[in-house]
Amino acid sequence: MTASVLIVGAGFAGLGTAIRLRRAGVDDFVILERAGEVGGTWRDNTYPGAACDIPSPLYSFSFAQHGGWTRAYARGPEILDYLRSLVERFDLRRHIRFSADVARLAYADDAATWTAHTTDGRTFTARVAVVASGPLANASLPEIRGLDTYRGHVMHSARWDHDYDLTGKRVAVIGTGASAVQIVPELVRVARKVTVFQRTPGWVLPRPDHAHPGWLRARSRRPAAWHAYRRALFWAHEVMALALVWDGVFTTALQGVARAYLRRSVRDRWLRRQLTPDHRIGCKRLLLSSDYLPALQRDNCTLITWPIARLAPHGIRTADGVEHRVDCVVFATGFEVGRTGTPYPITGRGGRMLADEWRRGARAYKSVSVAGFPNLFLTFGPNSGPGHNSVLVYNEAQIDYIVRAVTLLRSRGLRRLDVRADAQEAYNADLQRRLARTTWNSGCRSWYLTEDGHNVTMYPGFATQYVRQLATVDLADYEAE
Ligand code: N01
Repeated sequence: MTASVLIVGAGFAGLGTAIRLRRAGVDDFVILERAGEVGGTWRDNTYPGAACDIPSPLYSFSFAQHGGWTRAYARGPEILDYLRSLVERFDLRRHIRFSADVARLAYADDAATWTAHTTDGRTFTARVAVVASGPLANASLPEIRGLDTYRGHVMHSARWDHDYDLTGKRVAVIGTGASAVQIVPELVRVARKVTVFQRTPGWVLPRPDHAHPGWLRARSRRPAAWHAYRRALFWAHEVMALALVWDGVFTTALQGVARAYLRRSVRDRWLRRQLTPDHRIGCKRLLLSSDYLPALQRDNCTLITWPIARLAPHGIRTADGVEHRVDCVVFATGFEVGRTGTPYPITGRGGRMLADEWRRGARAYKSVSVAGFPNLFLTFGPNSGPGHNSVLVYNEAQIDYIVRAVTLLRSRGLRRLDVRADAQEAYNADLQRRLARTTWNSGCRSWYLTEDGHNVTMYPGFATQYVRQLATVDLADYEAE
């Protein structure tokens, strides 16, 4: 099948790209979705308590706004409903091929086209390919000894087994990141006992969630007020970037606030010591939860900080020799981060592989283009992670950049746009210089960094800077033919 644009993934990025392409008059695009439903991360992450930790007014596209969120921080099902609604609202269903799991994406030099090969043998060819398959699409199960010997139930936060009834069970949660702090408060309500295995504590700040008042639930009633509220939230997050992105006086102040919150929330000194991070706030992702610290102090919850030695047939054995018997192990251990490529191989000009190009860390130009991979555009590409603003602000900038590039190709009758290697090099040299001063590079271990400490994930600046830098497609930085 031949189209003009191939989009891989029908989550936020894929659907957003589709909406903007149609708006620009490009209608012959195809969206390849490996699952049977749209929604990406919000379709996959259905664990109890799944919610967004960015205020809901910032969590819909500015060009396709939600009619009015019910809560200050939207819960997973409401976000998934929003994404589903986009399909009908913008008539996207006819463009989507479900159960089209991309096995590889390959560029043909002579034809100047991209072909996606799916696992069931189908092929889709187009002038332009958009990678919208998400940076956190594949769950990561750590290599813990004895995993195959464990006889109880196992699940990952991103693959929740809703058929398994946790009521009255002894449950272990491995990991204490953004997913775990949402899961644990829900589990302590139903499980007999919850044992949380923490490797590294994270800084926690309260999340002021509440039901939205009527005018916010039906934003069309007072559009000006709604817009002003949304702008205020956006700028509040830009200010927060001062503390979370650049290590300095604001970071110290925010860390003081988190330390005071911990002191106020946890009376027990031993537990407080276990929960006090030794890294700078912002180095790892900030945890926002008002019920995680209280949940840990429930009678039926225990925090274990001994390293896990192995899984045994009936539980988890820690390095102190104790076996913690559990009926179910929940891995809240994060995702396989595509630092050295995407979940499927991508072959560019002259047969070069993206995974080889990125062996020493992912690099792109403005996070969207990669030299040697003409007409391939990335969403959530290298160094596009937000400091602590809505990821959709960044995603919209990427989408609009891609749509501009597609319309440029058409209007100028071009066959390919291939970013120049020197432009990519210069962009990355500047990025790494700026990243060296950020909290993410201040000495902790996180999924933002490669094994050798290279930050290929985050953008070292304000959301407004990122948006500005993607506002134009500078043809001088591309080989266009
Ligand atoms: O995963 P994580 P996550 N033994 O990688 C621990 C987004 N998100 O799913 O810190 C023991 O952050 C690991 O320990 P350590 C968001 O971007 C967004 O929670 O490496 N423990 C850590 O505690 C987020 O950043 C929302 O020492 C092991 C945990 O597992 C991203 O998803 C909500 C281990 C993994 O934490 C990932 O978050 C949820 C091992 N072998 C998630 N291996 C929103 O609200 C790992 N760990 C928008």
